[in-house]
Amino acid sequence: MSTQNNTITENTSPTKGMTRRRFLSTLLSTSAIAFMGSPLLMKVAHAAAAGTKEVLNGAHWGLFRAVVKDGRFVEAKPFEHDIRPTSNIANTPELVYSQSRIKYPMVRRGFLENGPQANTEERGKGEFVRVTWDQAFELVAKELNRVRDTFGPAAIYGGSPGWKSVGRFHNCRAGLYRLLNMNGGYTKGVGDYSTGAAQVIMTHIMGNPEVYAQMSSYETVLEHTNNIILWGCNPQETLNMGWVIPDHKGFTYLDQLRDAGKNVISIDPLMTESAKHLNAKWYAPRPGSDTATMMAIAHELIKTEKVDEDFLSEFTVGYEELKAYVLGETDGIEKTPEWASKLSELPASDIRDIAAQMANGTTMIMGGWSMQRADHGEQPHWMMVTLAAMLGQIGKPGGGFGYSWHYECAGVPSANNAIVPGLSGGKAPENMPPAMPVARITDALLNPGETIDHNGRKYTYPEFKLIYWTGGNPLSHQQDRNRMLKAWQRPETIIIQDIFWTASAKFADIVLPATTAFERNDMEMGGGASGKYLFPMHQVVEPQFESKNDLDIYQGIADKLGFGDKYLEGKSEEDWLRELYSKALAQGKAKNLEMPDFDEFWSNPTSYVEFPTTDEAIQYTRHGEFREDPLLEPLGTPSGLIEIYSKTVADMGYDDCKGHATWIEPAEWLGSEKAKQYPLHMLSPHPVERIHSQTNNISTRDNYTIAGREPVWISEEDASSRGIKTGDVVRVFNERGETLAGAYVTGDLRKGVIRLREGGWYDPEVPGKVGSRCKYGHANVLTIDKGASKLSQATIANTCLVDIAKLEGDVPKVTAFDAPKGA
Ligand SMILES: Nc1nc2c(c(=O)[nH]1)N[C@H]1C(S)=C(S)[C@@H](COP(=O)(O)OP(=O)(O)OC[C@H]3O[C@@H](n4cnc5c(=O)[nH]c(N)nc54)[C@H](O)[C@@H]3O)O[C@H]1N2
Ligand SMILES: Nc1nc2c(c(=O)[nH]1)N[C@H]1C(S)=C(S)[C@@H](COP(=O)(O)OP(=O)(O)OC[C@H]3O[C@@H](n4cnc5c(=O)[nH]c(N)nc54)[C@H](O)[C@@H]3O)O[C@H]1N2
Ligand SMILES: [Mo]
Repeated sequence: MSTQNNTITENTSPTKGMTRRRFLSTLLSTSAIAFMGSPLLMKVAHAAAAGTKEVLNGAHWGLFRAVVKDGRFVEAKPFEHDIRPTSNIANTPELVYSQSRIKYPMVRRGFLENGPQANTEERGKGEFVRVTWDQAFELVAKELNRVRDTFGPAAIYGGSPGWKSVGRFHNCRAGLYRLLNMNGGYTKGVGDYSTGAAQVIMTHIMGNPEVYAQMSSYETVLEHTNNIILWGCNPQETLNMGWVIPDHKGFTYLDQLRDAGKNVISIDPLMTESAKHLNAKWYAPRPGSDTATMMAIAHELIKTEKVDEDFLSEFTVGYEELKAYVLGETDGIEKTPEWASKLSELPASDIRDIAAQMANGTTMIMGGWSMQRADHGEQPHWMMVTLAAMLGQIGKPGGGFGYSWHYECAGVPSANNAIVPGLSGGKAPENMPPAMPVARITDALLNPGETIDHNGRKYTYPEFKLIYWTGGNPLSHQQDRNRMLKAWQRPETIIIQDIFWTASAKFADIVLPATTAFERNDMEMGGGASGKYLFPMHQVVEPQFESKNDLDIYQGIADKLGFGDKYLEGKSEEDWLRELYSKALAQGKAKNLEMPDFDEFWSNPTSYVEFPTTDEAIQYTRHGEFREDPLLEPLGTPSGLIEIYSKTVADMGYDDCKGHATWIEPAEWLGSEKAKQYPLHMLSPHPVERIHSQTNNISTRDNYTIAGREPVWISEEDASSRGIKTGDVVRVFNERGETLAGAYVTGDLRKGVIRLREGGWYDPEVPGKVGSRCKYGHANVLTIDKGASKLSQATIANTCLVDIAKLEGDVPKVTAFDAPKGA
């Protein structure tokens, strides 16, 4: 092992704490001089009690001041400028000491004793053997080389999508890419679970993915918008969590929209918190029927002559094709409100009413993402853009559409900032295998060699022999758990690097314990889309048990692989933070931002950088430049215009995604034959008090569980016909699987729909047995694993029929959050 590449390990290793302390004290001694003051450096006053220290750190659920007493993380206090701190903040210290933490590197007994591929059906049964880090590094390095040399780099899946912790440097995914790139390549994933269908179709019709864009400034919405259409959009809940550290400023604007008394419509099978907050009129369609409703709104706009023909001719192509379809000229079916009403079960008069409201004044359509996480998920978003184009308000202050109002507090005006770059995933080798659409992982494992369509190309599944997953929880996020568990027996080696004994870790061969973000030093941007802050993330406590920082783990493996000196370039954690920060500083300088230098930024553990918001950002209207001058500011589409009809998509010749938005029946829904057998549509929206599966293992869980399980919402009608009351333990089931859950009977959702939020931990009654019932309430034992279309191959988690019954007999104990025996 070379000496230089150990530096980062030394900084944070529990046995070598001296190095880290030296790092901090050096900084503290320089701070007095540096503290002359940069106008952007904010110093939070803090008076830590004697014997305690307070430092800033953060998570997807917010920034906090961590209080440390006698080396223990005892309290997390929310950031003063967090508009609405989340319930998880107070419980954050529990994560560090959780009973579900992986304490040591562990290897499945069968794998350790009999080698890769041995008894893969034993995965998940829970027999693990503790090994040393050196053994673990050796084992992983040997496997990476063996699989690469025997089967080629494509046989290694390192795509590893997931909501790793915040932090620009300690990025476990980038770190993995870096390792696998240096070792000769791997199969990466393309797309994501969040917006898999929308990002692909939007790129064709708007020339960019739209979904992660900054929205028009809320200030313009407050000033100009008359009607807000929340279409499957629930910002009051989904703004709780952010990809970078949130400040929840979007909530301030939601309050202002409510106070301004805007006309708000919510089209959602659920009465959402957002609809309640904004006093919205609630329209509750059948899930999966939105495209039909939108077609009927288009029909109504045509019939009532509310279509902005000038806008369509100047800024779009292909309206005539869509119009012919809406009027039934191409398929003989006129898309009238009566026609749509049979599909959506919204009264035709309501559909007409929605159309009239949308055409009356300035209308902002706020589209959520859940309905594109469904079969043919491209269609509703394509049709929403089409409707907005017909109304002629795209690029006009307060009008148009936006697909990110519920995410990252987009719409809060952008700050003039400098961004700390992240750790780079490194350069891909020349023979890098093509990437796989992420949600097709199970399919690929089951059908190696099979060729599928994907966005105009063909993709052939490699035969995955080794999976290395980090910073994501595949046995939480992937649909159809039982199908996946069969597939999960196929690879020879599965490596999971995580903080906790998630189901993914329990079903792995090699389990590597990572630190939480609170056990290392890092930095992260804050405020979401606004980019308002640059926060330091100061190490709160030493790494617990034998956990290591992700990057130290890869460094250990890289050492064994012989490129240790290249991996972290011999630089320490401090070196890296300084270097990344210096890039932001250079950016800031170019923009005339007076930022503190690194020592000043870092020396006070509760200071952070706050960037100024510009007047220009306050006035920002998305697509405003395009509207002003479509020739000078064309969209990135082939025509430079909005493609209501896309020749590119039409030429792909797909039956499940045609040249313009089309109503296509989903694989299963309340309108299908199958609803006779499974009469309830299960939606699995995002959990308000978690980020997916994260924090399910701490006591915040007590706030939302029912009978110790994930709550399942059911309408009064559906509950009473089944003899179910709030508090009952119920079985939720279909032909794909079954889970227990705690019933919550409510008037806040339409008949025929249930809500079981995603991310509840998979908790099989018989560990390791495919088809075993889940005891806790994991939605993905029930969902379908199918691509949304040949175009996107995205997940269709929200296309799912089930039934519910009261559990008779014994109620099994939840064990999802326990570590395997002896671990
Ligand atoms: N039914 C249904 N399924 C869904 C969805 C749905 O709506 N319905 N939504 C989908 C969507 S949009 C998404 S984005 C996915 C989310 O799926 P994931 O992103 O996979 O879900 P998380 O639970 O956030 O998993 C993150 C994992 O990373 C681990 N982790 C956190 N920080 C670190 C770190 O620093 N190092 C390491 N090594 N590990 C770390 C956590 O412990 C956790 O196990 O789920 C998808 N699945
Ligand atoms: N608190 C919290 N916030 C989060 C996350 C989290 O896990 N927790 N995850 C983040 C991530 S990764 C993502 S991708 C986003 C997800 O953002 P979204 O996908 O927009 O969020 P969801 O909660 O899945 O769904 C939003 C709404 O869509 C409705 N809906 C579902 N199906 C249909 C339908 O067929 N028609 C109509 N009209 N409405 C429908 C649901 O009832 C729900 O109210 O949220 C982000 N924010
Ligand atoms: Mo997501």
